[in-house]
Amino acid sequence: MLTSCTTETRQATPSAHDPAELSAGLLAREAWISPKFLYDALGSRLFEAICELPEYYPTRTEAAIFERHGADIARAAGAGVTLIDLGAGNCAKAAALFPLLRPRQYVAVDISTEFVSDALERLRLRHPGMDMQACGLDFSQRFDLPPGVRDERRLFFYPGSSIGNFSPDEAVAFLRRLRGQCGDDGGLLIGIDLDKDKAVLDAAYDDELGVTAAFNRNVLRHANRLAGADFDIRCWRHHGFFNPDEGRVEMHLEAERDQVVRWRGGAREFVRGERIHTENSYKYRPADAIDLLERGGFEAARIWTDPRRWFAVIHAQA
Ligand code: AVI
Repeated sequence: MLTSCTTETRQATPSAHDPAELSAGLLAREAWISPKFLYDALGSRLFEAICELPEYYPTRTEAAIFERHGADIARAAGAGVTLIDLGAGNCAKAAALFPLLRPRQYVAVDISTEFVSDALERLRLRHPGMDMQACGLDFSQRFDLPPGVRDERRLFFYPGSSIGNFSPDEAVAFLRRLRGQCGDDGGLLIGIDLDKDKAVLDAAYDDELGVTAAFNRNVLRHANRLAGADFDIRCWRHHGFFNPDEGRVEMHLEAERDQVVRWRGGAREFVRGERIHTENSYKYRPADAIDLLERGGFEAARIWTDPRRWFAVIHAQA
């Protein structure tokens, strides 16, 4: 659902981070928290730090693909588009494409309203003439773009392999929603992480410095604030590892001792060793990535990868 848009409104509405959804996951037989709760203001900053880590290859691998093939990618996508940046964060990835894509309008969409609005304010200073909007909404659900968004030549930009945080079926449903909003002259420019050695993936999601651990454990801090929970964060341990049977990296938090956690609307006893599942990150083979886009109603026109074939940037047409 739409939360808040444009530069006037800055508050995230409760629908984006719904305490009832958090509560339902915590009460499930196998407890889970949706990965969207990882992104409060601190979580968004911790994710930025993850992107700087030597072990976390996706960001720099994708950036290298854009650097090497940017002109070709822009030719495929076409100049003068309405660039709709899904999960814009600090807006840096889209901004790097401005000189190539020369968008007629830039729309930065992110669940973290405050974070994206601040980033857009800074970007506005660097591109004073450009038509820009910030939009705080949970685009993982059914969503409507605000009326101010141009409906000509919409190019959805979904980098960083965030599609991997959906299950394949959820990803198809999400792509179909995008397809429904981009018109027949639109398209999608998407980054998808490819499958690779388990050791590389394990290190990327359980780094030496413990930044990913802090990012994961911060979800409990967010739950404490959002739902009045009383998680004692010090007794929860991070796990991040590739599960080859499922073709995905999984993140979990493991209770290091028996405990009862209470929040508004619920309570639960966790025994030592019990886990809360907080994120999946699916890794695709190139053919499966293309198949996913096609099932979502797009035609995958071009694919660019790095020399190790660790990551793919794909331009898909409506
Ligand atoms: C945002 N998303 C694509 C990241 C990923 O790699 O799945 C989130 C992340 N989780 C742990 N590290 C990074």
